[in-house]
Amino acid sequence: MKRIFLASSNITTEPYPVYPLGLAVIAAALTEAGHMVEQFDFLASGESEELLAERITAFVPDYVCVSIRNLDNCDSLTVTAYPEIARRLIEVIRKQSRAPVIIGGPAFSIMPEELLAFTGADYGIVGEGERLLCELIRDLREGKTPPRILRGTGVLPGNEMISPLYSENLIEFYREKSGMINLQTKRGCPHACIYCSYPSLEGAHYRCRDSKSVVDDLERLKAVHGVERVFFTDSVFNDSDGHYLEVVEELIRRDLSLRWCCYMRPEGVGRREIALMKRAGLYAVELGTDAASDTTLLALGKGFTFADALEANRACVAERLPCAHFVMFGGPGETMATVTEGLRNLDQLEHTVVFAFSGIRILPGTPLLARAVRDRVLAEGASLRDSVYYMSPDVDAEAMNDIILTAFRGRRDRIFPPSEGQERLSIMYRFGYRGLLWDSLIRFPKELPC
Ligand code: B12
Repeated sequence: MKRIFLASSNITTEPYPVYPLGLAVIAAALTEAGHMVEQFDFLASGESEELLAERITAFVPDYVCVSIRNLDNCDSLTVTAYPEIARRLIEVIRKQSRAPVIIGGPAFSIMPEELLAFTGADYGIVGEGERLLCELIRDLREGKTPPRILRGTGVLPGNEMISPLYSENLIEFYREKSGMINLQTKRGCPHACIYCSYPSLEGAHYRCRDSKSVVDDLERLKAVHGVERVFFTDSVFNDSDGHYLEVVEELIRRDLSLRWCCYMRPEGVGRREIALMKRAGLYAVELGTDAASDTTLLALGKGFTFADALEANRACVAERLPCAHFVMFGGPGETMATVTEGLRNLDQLEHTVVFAFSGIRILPGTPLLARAVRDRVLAEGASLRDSVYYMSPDVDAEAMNDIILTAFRGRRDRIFPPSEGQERLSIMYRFGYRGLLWDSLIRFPKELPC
């Protein structure tokens, strides 16, 4: 048995603070392997380096694990650089302990070599950590010399994905701060959107947890921790194989009266599915529409058209389910003409919220990176650590942003720039509202067309 200290370095509060689920999952795997774990969340500690130092000193760990969730906030109009925080935490840890430091998490997995060097950690695990972390600790204990970076993307079959070990204190913190806790029902993404890191983080095939185990977790969250609202963190909840419907049906069978929300692809989801999910507790849905015209949807490799997004929107409206579309302007193929066309298209999305972003974050290993180099948006070999965005050479970014601002002006259900939405959310939070909050911006008329 080893003593393992787990620290989450994520302090992002946009759109709201999210429970450190990755840490909870590796805490469960380590506990199952017979280790003693202590979970520490920098955000929940009030971002106190003193508290971190105290907890490390008191726990006397054999190993310290640090998770890095975000690189930045994906908003080209503000500046954030989160790996810096992980680096600082590791400095604090080093002052208190000689234990090897192991890092992981989505941000680390996106650029492992660079972040291992930048943070000064000893080892890093790319992708899912459950199995490889236990193996790494076993190898270190046996005096072996494992490679400094281990790769675990897509290694676990769905039936080996375990329940997270939630910490009561952290549940209390996140329930109070955001009003919701999270859970994953499957991993993987088979789509090939050119800018996206999901397939490289989770693998390109869906690996689904058994729907009964998922709902067991939800039942426990409700019974033991009093949780009433959950976000499913799947890359795409509505997989085309229909696994999500098994989870939905199990939820209906157990009648948990739990309210949940998720992220969906606006394709292949009709009124019947929405109605079923609503019966199971779905109260709002975030749609990865991603672009506003067929030209830019095609250039992003989305595999659906704007008509599909409209159709999904209609299904939500018909069932009076609040939905929000997330759309990025300025990607490959964007011109001033497609911006105008896109804004006209967005106008057709009724009774819904639209969040618009300017430019697309360029991540390593994605086709967007090659495209950015080809379009001379970025020099070959440039570091991608600190906020690097693709902006189509065929648009004038400032003019594009102005056009979006003008089109959205005076509408509470159209949000741009992203920081404006964040300010509005902060105000509502100060007034004590919790949850997604964008869902409260939608008013459905009394009568809706069938
Ligand atoms: C669901 C999701 C959301 C939901 C979260 C809802 C909720 N209540 O939890 C929403 C939509 C709100 C959201 C918001 C944001 N997100 Co998000 N999100 C995701 C997504 C799809 C899944 C994250 C998740 O929970 N996975 C499930 C857990 C179990 O997996 P995990 O954390 O990866 O942990 C595993 C491994 O990483 C590893 N691991 C984790 N920690 C550690 C530590 C150690 C030591 C080791 C060894 C291993 C290890 O083992 C774990 C188990 O296998 C990821 C993309 C993806 N597919 O991973 C993006 C992702 C994490 N998000 C991202 C970003 C940027 C954001 C936002 C900043 C965007 C914004 N401006 O709103 C915010 C930040 C939110 C916050 N407060 O932190 C980026 C982060 C990288 C980057 N580009 O900076 C990602 C990777 C997507 C992307 N664009 O590439 N997000």
